[in-house]
This record gives sequence, structure tokens and C-alpha cells, in this order.
Amino acid sequence: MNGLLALRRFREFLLQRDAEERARGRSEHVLEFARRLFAAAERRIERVSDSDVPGDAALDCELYRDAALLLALAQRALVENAVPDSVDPASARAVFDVWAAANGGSVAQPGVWADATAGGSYRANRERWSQICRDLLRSLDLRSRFAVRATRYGRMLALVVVLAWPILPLASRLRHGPNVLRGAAVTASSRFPGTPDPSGLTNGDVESRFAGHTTKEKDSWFLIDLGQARHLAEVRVFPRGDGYLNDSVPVVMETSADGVTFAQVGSRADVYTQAAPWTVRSGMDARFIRIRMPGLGYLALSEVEGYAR
Ligand SMILES: [Ca+2]
Repeated sequence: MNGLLALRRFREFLLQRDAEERARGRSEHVLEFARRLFAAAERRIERVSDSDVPGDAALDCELYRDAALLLALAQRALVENAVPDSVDPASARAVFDVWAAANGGSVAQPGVWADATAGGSYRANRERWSQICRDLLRSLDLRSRFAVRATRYGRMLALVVVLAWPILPLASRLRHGPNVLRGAAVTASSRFPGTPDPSGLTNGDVESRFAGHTTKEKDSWFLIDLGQARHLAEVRVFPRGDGYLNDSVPVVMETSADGVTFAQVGSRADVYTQAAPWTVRSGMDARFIRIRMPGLGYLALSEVEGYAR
């Protein structure tokens, strides 16, 4: 939904700009190019497993490395306000090397580029590549060219939204690691007729209506089963996106090791939204997470995310 909103603002931004801007700048072309590279980098980082298995960790290094190349190309295009003629691996590597030479830091550590599995230290190299991606995001000079120009046209906010849209999820992903609830099994106390299967609560998408909807009953709940106990530093709950938010509170979050005995780790009495989800940071080790509405009512949610750090 946030993506759609950003796209709409992007379109408005393009439509409203005056003829002079259209004639003299290639920035819309560059923005689109950078946006596609961000999306491609995000797809790779989404696949990072954070697994301790050496083979998985080595693959993670390669995913981060590919993402870093894409981010370096995006960074260069935004700074230079130009789309490169070629985006083959060799030219991407050359662009990355220029960035690395100027930024040093984590890139300069031995073995990082030459061999993702150098010295058998898969996890250390994965951490370095993750840091390189974070450094690349930080090095994007969003204010220099685009924000200044946008300010002149009084539309900085719209442009910042457009640029932040691909960057923020990526930065969050790099900071918090993967969404460990994604794909976890979901059951519900009941299912309102005609509503989707509640498995959509962990499909990685924040639906604009809802992914799961119980009937009105006493103690309605959704139960997420991770399959094994995991550490969760943060859990985010996204409500339905089509209104009726007052109906979705009060609500409690409970965790369990066995699916039988539950302990409450959070509660929410105030309305929350998809833009500002209900976030519980109590640091929990659990296999089961239950979102429950005490008393008479129903639950309608779009997504539940969980992060290990
Ligand atoms: Ca969902």
C-alpha cells in the first residue's frame, strides 16, 4: 500500500513538474532506473537466510555482493543524474570499485571481494557484505541534487517519499535481518465467511484490505507457528487497511513454547495503523505467537512480521 501511495505521488510529481524541468533534466529516467536497481537489490537481500549453515552463509555473501553492485550503480546514477550505457557485471564492478576506493572501510578488509568464503569465515564475510550494503545506502547523497531541485519546485516531500520508498525497507532489512515470521503457519479461532485463508498474515505483503478476518466471538485469535523456538527482538502487527480500526483493539500478544501455555508479551488499547503498526519489542524466545482480542469482538489483520535483531 505504501508502495502504491509512493507511486501515485511519483506520478503526481512527474505530471506537475513544469516544461522547463522536463526539457532540461533526465531525472525521471534516472529515478526509474535507480528504483529498479533498488528493487532488484531488495529481492536479493530478501533471500538472505542468516542461517548458520556454511553453504547458506556463503550464498548469503553472494546475494549481498550482488545487491552491493546494484546499489553502487544506483548510487552513481543518482549522483551523476545519468543512466549508464551499460549495466553488465564488469561495468557494475568498476562502478563499485570507484565507490569502494572513495569509501574504504569495510570494503578494504582482505578477502571480502575476492572470495566470499575466504578463510572459511562465512559469517564474518556475510556481516562485512551486509555492512557494505548499509554503507552504500548511507552514501546516497539524496539532498545534493534531487532534494535541492525539488525544494525549488516546492515538492521536496513528494520526492523524498519517492526516494525513501525503495530505500527504507532495504535499510530496515539490513538493520533487522530477515522477517523470520514470513511463511510461518497461521491458524485462526474462526474465519468470517468469504474472507481469505489466514496464511496471508505471514505472506510478506501488507494487504490493502486484510489477510485474515475472524468472526465476531469471544476471545478471537490468530496463532502463528514458527515450527521451532526462535528469538524475536521485535514483532510488528499490521491491521486491516480498509478502515474499522476501532474494532481491532484492545488486543494482546502472547507467546508460547508448546502452543498450550501462553504468556502475554504486549498489549494495545490505542488504534494502530498500517503506516504505524503495533510494534512489540520485548525480546522473546518462542515458537508460537498469538494475537488475541480479549472479550467479544473480531480480528482483521494484514500482516505480522518478526525480527531477530
Ligand atoms: Ca499479508
